[in-house]
Order: sequence, then C-alpha cells, then structure tokens
Amino acid sequence: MTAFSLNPEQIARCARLRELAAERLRPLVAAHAAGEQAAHAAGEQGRVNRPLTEALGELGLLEGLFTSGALDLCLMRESLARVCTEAETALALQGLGAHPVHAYGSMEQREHWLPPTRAGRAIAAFALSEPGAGSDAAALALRAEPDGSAGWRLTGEKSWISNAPEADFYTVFARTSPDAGARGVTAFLVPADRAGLTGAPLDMLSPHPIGTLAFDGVRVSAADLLGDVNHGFRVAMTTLNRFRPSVGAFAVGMAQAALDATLAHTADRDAFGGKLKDLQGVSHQVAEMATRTEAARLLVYAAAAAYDRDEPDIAGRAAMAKLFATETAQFVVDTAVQLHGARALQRGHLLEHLYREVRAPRIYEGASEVQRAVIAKELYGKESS
Ligand code: COS
Repeated sequence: MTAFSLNPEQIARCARLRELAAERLRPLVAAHAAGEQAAHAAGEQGRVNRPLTEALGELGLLEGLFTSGALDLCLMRESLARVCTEAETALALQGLGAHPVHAYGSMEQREHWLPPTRAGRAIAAFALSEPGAGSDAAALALRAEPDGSAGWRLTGEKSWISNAPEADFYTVFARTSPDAGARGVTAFLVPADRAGLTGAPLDMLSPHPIGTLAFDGVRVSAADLLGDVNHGFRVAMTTLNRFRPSVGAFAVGMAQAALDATLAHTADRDAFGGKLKDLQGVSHQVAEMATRTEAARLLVYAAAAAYDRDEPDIAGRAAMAKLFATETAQFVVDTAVQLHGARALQRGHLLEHLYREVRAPRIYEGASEVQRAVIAKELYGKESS
C-alpha cells in the first residue's frame, strides 16, 4: 500500500459495507427507535438494540473485530459511520468490551464469552471510568480486597459505562494495591449476573444506553482475571491504543457524511440569484471541510497502519489521530449545519443527528486534553532519550 491510498479491494469492501448498512442495519435502528420513543414517554431510559448487534454478528462484522488489523477496523468503522452511526457504535462497543478478553483472557474465558460476543448475542462493556476517575484513569478507586484464598471482593462504583447496566459481561478495572497508582490496577471479567453487581441507566446525550455500576462485595477469583494482578492498567491502555485511531475513523465517517450532505445541498439550493455553491464564501468553506476531513482520514489510516506494523510510537500516533479527527468532525458537522440553515436543526435531519453524535467522541476513550498530554509526553520523552 502506498501512503495512503487504499487498494481497489479495500475500496470495494467499504462500498459493500455502506450498502449493507443502508439495507440491513438502518431499518433495525428505525424499528428500535419507535420502541425507544414509547419507553422514553413512559419515563424509561434507552435499551441496548440487541437485534442490531445480532445483525452485526450475522453479517460477520463482529468477527472482524477480532480477526482484522487496526486499519481494517478503521475502514469498517468509517464505512458504517457514514451510513448508520448506531451500527458503528454497537460494533465498537463489542470490540472495546471484548478486546481485553480476546487479548488477555484465559482459554476458558475466551471459549465461553467470545463466540456469543462475535454472534452479537452477548453484549460486552468496558468499565474503566468512575465518578472520581475519568481522565485520570490511574486514580480509579473500585476496591478489589482479598477474600481469603478464594480471590477478591469488588466494592465501589463505575460510571458512564456504555451498555451498562444491560451488558452481559464487563471488563472491570479495580484497585488491588492501594496507593500504587497505575501499578496497582487489575482487570477482571465480571459476568453481569454476579451477586452484588447492580446498575442504573443514565440519561445522556447518546443514542445508546450508558449507565452506572455498583459493586457490593462482588466475588471474583483468579479464573476471572484478565492478565496478571496489578497489570490491569496495561490491559486498559493497550485496548485504548487499538481503539483510539478507530474512534478517529468513526469521526471521519461522520465528517464525510456531513460533507456529502453539504455538497448536495449547496449545489442544489437557490439563493441570491444562483446556487449556494456559487457564493465563494460557501464554496471555500466546503473546500475547507473536505481538506480537513481528508487530513484527518490520512492521520487515522497512518496511526492504524503503524499499529498493524507494531511500530514503537503507536500511543502518540493513536492520540494524534483521535484528537485531530474528532475535533475536525466537530468543525465539519458544525459548518455543515451552518450551511444548511434551519432545516439542519429539525429533529430527524441527518445533521441534527450528527450534531448530537459528534460531541461525545471528543470526550470518551480519552478526552482531547488527554490525547494532547499523551502526544506531549511522547515528544518530550523522545527529546530526553
Ligand atoms: N500504552 C501502553 N502503556 C501505557 C500507555 C499506552 N498508551 N499509557 C501509559 N502506559 C503505561 C506506562 O508505560 C506506565 O507503565 P509502567 O508503570 O510499567 O511504567 C503506566 O501505564 C502508567 O503510565 P503513566 O504514568 O503515563 O500514566 P498516567 O497516570 O500519567 O495516565 C493517561 C496516563 C492520562 C494517558 C491515562 O490515564 C489515560 O489514558 N486516561 C484517559 C482514560 C480514558 O481514555 N478513559 C476513557 C475510558 S473508555 S470510554
């Protein structure tokens, strides 16, 4: 591959995926939305769209989470995001929640959880954030206290966990060594039906459910470990290294969707005796949107390709890709709204949807400020070495 044009097979695969998303996945989102409206009217929070996740399994896309490289994952997420952001997010959450099991789980854990996760029948979730530990993940306080020789008991809270409280299993990061910062964190696979584990939905600006988890002395044993004791921070960070460029790909897909809509609208809309695109103030903004979207795409592909080649600077590259792509998508979607005018803010309009969707990725999986900190650390680390 050259730097960076996709080969014809990759381009064709992306086009096929966009078609599938339009034909098979979007209708499942519409069907779920009707039920959601009724639930909301009854004062209930959103539920996981299980038929959508199962369809992702039937189409073999969830399998791809575990078999494809980072670049292919980005192409998948970008393609889905252009057509159906809900399907994109359902796919990504299965990956984020189950990647630690795939990469660090025992044979038993993998055999038990990965087949249903790939089929979309088991919903996965990644439980890192806490009320007192968001960006500063190493400050997490959920206690894993020794429970005789049987293992540990988990006590504490997690918050803003996608798919909680409805997921079927959680990758949970807990503190096994007090006062040891990042070196005292351990990852566990906790099935949702463990005694003492409860959760509640949060009412968030999000199309998928997000919630809290409360652990009241939940028993875990050595069989539930993901990786070694006190090495859980690494499990979290390496999972994020893999997924951060692909959050950028999600953003690029949304930016491209907004750009496509803007091209169509400005070429068609009459104003001031011509088409909107004839106004230089408009066409130059569209050119800016396209240029920044392409720059973001290249950064995302480069970070993912570096990950696939196992290069040494993947954390910084992943951070740059996520930072630039999510900030760019915010700019592109906002500009698209501006160029569409009032119609873009009408509920149900593509841009109204994207305007809501584009905000959260600048916060989750490491806020933009965290990405800048990662980049700066790597830059100054290089300087001193
Ligand atoms: N990849 C691999 N290892 C990493 C890593 C990365 N990207 N970042 C940190 N580490 C390792 C370090 O090498 C260090 O290992 P040792 O203890 O063996 O030396 C350890 O983790 C601690 O690193 P560091 O001191 O840099 O950790 P900090 O407490 O300064 O935290 C940030 C680093 C801010 C980058 C981390 O807390 C973070 O990513 N926060 C955002 C969390 C997040 O994304 N939350 C969203 C949840 S998912 S929606």
